[in-house]
Amino acid sequence: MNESTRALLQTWRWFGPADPVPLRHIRQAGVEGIVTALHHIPHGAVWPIGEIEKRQNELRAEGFEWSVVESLTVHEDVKTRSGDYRKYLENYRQSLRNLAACGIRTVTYNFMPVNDWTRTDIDYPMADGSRALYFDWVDLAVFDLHLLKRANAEADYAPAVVEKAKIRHAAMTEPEKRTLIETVFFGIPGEEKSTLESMRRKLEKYREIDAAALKENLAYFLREVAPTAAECGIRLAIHPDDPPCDIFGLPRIVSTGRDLLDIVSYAEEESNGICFCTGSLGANPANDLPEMARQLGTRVHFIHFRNVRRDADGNFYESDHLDGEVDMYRVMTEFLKIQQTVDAPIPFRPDHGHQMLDDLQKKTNPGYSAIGRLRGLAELRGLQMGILRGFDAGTPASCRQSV
Ligand code: DNO
Repeated sequence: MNESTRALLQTWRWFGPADPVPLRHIRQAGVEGIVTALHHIPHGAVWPIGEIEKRQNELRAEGFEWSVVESLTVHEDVKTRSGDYRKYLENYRQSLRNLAACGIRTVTYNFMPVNDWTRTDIDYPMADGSRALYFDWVDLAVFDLHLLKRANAEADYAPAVVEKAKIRHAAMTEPEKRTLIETVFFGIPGEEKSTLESMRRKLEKYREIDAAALKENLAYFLREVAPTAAECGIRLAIHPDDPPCDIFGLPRIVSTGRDLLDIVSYAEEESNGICFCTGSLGANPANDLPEMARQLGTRVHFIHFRNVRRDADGNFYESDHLDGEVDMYRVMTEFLKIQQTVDAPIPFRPDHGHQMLDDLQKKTNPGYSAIGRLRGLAELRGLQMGILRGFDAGTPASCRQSV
């Protein structure tokens, strides 16, 4: 590649010392940086400098830098702007200062109410024998109507889904029901799991919060923290809702191109940016990802490359990285155009991967087994090189000027 053609920064998510994929194996993936978090610190508490440095030392011992925090989680009190939200905002600012003092510059978070990413099957069989993550509306309705037993939940589903959920639930064994609950609550490895009881309590807090109110709470959060991030040189990156639509009767406000443009307008600092997750956003057929990337431009601070296959009912599974609804060539081209306009490499990671080959026999974190991600990374890396070579050769002609 031409000296002046800039590539994205290749990173890999690691869940810390308990991750079944050790750092010495990640070295063989050929990535340049690590994405991780202090998962053992409860949501809302300050991340002390000592703990951040300890993690950095673990990474450095294997030759890595901590490139991106994923995630510095926003406490539910801040999302609902209730309870101790002022204290949690101050804690958040302090954690940002501490991270900056340690030289960490990119921080991911999300504003999904109650549950982070949600799937209904983490073992969905692919035709080639590998396993994928899957989201199915009927299974979600089984969980919501019959296991969580949320009041008035029926109103949030199409009558045909309610009917199918009733039949499916009646045929389920107790272990199957337990598996569905565990799957919905899988969350983030190493962090506290929800229970049906705790979820009911959390849902209660959103009774008065509609999409407009939640957007206002997000805008308030950004007005409170973006100036601190800007002062200390941190780039915030909000992760989209996964799936990108309302679930459990909760508003989801980080799902569409409009949402993302609104969010960058809530605080004008460049530090207020986006984690562009192609898999999350790609599950919504209305999202035109290359166009969204183009519009967001340099406000994209971090990229997750992942793909999905949807069916007519809106169910989807996670497909191979280059083979799904998302046109990865076009999306990657947009990001590489953006990259040519800025000096610092924009970090990306291969998001999720199929459980495949030897990993089928191993205990892995859903979506985060090594080999499937390695396959995704290899494909993405090749795609990137091909596109950059095209840039060098002058095709597409407008690649450097059009952003
Ligand atoms: C799932 C992840 C998300 C993401 C958070 C970011 O695999 O992409 O859980 O880390 O939502 O805050």
